[in-house]
Amino acid sequence: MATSETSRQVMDRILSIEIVRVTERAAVAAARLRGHGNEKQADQAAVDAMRRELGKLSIDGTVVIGEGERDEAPMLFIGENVGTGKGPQVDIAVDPLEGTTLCAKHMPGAIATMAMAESGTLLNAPDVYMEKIAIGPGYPKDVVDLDVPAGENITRLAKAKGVKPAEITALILDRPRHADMIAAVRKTGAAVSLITDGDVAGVIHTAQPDATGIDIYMGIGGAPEGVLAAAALACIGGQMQCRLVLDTEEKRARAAKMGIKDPRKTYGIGDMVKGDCVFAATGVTDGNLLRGVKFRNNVIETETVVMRSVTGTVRWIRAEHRQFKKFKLD
Ligand code: VTB
Repeated sequence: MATSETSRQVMDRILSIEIVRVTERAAVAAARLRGHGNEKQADQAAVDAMRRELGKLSIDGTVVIGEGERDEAPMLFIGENVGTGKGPQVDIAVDPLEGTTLCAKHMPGAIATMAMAESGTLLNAPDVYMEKIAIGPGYPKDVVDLDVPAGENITRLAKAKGVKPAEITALILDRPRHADMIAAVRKTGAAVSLITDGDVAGVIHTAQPDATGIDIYMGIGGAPEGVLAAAALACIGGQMQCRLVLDTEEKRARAAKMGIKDPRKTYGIGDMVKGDCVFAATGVTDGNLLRGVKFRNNVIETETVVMRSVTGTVRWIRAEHRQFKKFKLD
């Protein structure tokens, strides 16, 4: 119906600004604990803050990517209802503090992030590892492939970009499990940029290679982070292929309970984010993507990026908060 479509779209537009408050508030709460060496405490602060702010949104939301399953997470657990209950039914994916270690050690790249999508359209992924490969927009479909050796993906990408492999940079999580992949990429002459954590931002880097210097993200990271990154690429373009690492009977059973029939399925962006979505991230510590929270004398400054898949609009929101009360812990 035309009228309801219109009001729905207006609603989505409003919500795409409203969710900025949610990530801002989580980021400020976590930023107060930057460099304190306590990952759990920083994460909890971000979770509490995000949940409080989510509660104010005019949505009938269900957490599909969250802090864990009900018995292991008291808040923002998978299946939890969030929002006022009055508003559109939406799926919610949250990572209140992506890069807890980065925050605890006050290292670059920690963010507070969430995505919101039409109900039933986000992949309900268990908290397991996920193989991922991602590139930015403008390449032929399937130019890189999860099932092709790492070195070949680099040569294919270089060819499609019209450069030598030596001019390609791959971003990879610095983990022993990636030793062979890193060696294979370097063997082509390409450069490897290593990150210690934070592969949601890592994947987003590929969308703007001119600005970030990153052409491709590859490797194994968390599945929840994979779905959040897919939501971002659904808004700004790019390609991503992912596969859950379901290497035990227990993990396969957990995945099956969440509706995953084929444990070896390769997911493209459209399989992880099937409908319209909005993605937001606020910097906690300074990073390539976003500035971290700044506590000044009379203002708290935050920087947030918010993206909307319907229009592909990307907004960078630098906010100066003067009402400190709203960030108070209660
Ligand atoms: C990545 C990274 C996250 O987990 O997903 C990583 O982006 C994967 O897990 O920031 P391991 O640390 O076990 O390798 C994080 O580092 C933390 O959730």
